Amino acid sequence: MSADSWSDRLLGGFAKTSDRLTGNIAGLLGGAARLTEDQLDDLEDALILSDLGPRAAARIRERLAATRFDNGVDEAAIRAAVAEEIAAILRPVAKPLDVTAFPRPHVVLVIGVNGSGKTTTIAKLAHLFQEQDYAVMLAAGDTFRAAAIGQLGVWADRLGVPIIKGPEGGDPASVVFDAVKAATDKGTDALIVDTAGRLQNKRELMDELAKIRRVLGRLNPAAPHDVVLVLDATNGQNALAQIEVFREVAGVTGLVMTKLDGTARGGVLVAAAEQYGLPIHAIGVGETIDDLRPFDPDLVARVIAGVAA
Ligand SMILES: Nc1nc2c(ncn2[C@@H]2O[C@H](COP(=O)(O)OP(=O)(O)OP(=O)(O)O)[C@@H](O)[C@H]2O)c(=O)[nH]1
Ligand SMILES: [Mg+2]
Repeated sequence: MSADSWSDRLLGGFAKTSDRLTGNIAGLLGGAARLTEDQLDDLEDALILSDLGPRAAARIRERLAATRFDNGVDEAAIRAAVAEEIAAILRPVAKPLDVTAFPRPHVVLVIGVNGSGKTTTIAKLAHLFQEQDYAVMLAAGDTFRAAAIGQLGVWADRLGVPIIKGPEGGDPASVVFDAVKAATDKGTDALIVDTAGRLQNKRELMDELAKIRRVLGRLNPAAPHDVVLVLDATNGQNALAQIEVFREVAGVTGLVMTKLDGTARGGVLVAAAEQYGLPIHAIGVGETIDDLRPFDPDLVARVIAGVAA
């Protein structure tokens, strides 16, 4: 797929964010060299309603308040200033996932709520690592449903990578134990661990993830090297609550946002970046193995602000 068509898809992923903003900016024209306080108030409200969050909105407002429009207030200049400020927030958190651990394996624990896209993201990540010539192994740590083990198994077959699994209803920590042992014995570069999605049952989640972490650390004190929280872009603001809970429970080290190819509220990534500063490793823009993309802060900022490419 060409770079153009996947970045076009991103327009949908940020549509609900940028539509609000675009409508508001379009009304802000005037002959003056500066935006008025009323205009700045309106714009700040629109930024907050666009899921960018109060801190990012205040920061963008400040920049616009300081901007002189020599030829009168014009839409393109506002958009450019908004895009630049959003990019400045996003750039520090754009960080691809790297396979760095020695001794091997580099262990990536993948967590998130039900249906956020964990298993699909694992397949995409495995593919990405394979393309970089890393040997990959998967661990079916979602023992909750037989279908979950099967789903990861299908991806493993398709990718031609080994998978370690246990019985349905079994202890995920014991699957993870077996997987780290197998990956260590084989010298596998990257071990990616699937987990069951559940947020509602917080106590159970906490106990289970704590146990998985403990078991990982017993075989390899540095593991897990990454704890990746998968967020569904269509959940909008709820993503922030998920970051809050999973950070506390599982020590999240980075984020992947999926489903940015649909009609989503991806602007929440800006709020997340401003509030938590967690690395954003990649974004999902579709259901196939090639649909994981590096997080490009400048492109995302332009899409949100409606700046023509
Ligand atoms: N459009 C789109 N769909 C996606 C994306 N990522 C995942 N999906 C779809 O979302 C659905 C759920 O994905 P899974 O990977 O099974 O999600 P999960 O988090 O493992 O789900 P549970 O194991 O049930 O918690 C599937 O139909 C995927 O194809 C994406 O980036 N874009
Ligand atoms: Mg799953």
